[in-house]
Amino acid sequence: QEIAIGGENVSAERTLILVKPDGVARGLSGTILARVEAKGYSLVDLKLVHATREILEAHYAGHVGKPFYEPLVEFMLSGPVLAAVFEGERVIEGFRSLAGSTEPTTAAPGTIRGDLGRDWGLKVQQNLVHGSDSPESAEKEISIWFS
Ligand code: IDP
Repeated sequence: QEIAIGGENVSAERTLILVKPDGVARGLSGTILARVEAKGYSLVDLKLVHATREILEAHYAGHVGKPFYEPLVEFMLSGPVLAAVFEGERVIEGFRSLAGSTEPTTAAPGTIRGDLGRDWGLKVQQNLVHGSDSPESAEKEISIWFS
């Protein structure tokens, strides 16, 4: 097995991270990427995308029918999204811990959402970032955003 810098092998876990339109519009893309890199994860791929409804229907298929689904899709269509693939041992869990809980008002201080986000009185939580929640989701989401 090949050993890379940091001691990880080439099959280290990957995750799909999105800086959502609120994060891009607020000029927080660089700050957010820097925080993920500072935790020690490696950037593997990166692009600014104006998502299509097709991409979002695939990405959020698990949320169809929920009251926030349509506002969520509209929000994600409202501006460009920064899509990134990061790699590292337990990066899926590590990024979700760094991102903080879904609701930015109560996300723990020290997390991306807790430090940089808040409620805006809207139907959807504009919470700056998305991170895959399992290896299966990561594989699916990376193929959706980087096909
Ligand atoms: P996560 O992004 O913290 O994993 P999910 O439950 O996967 O949260 O929900 C996807 C996205 O949908 C959230 O990041 C948030 O933007 C939005 N969302 C989730 N639950 C609610 C809600 O109860 N009200 C409004 N928006 C929500």
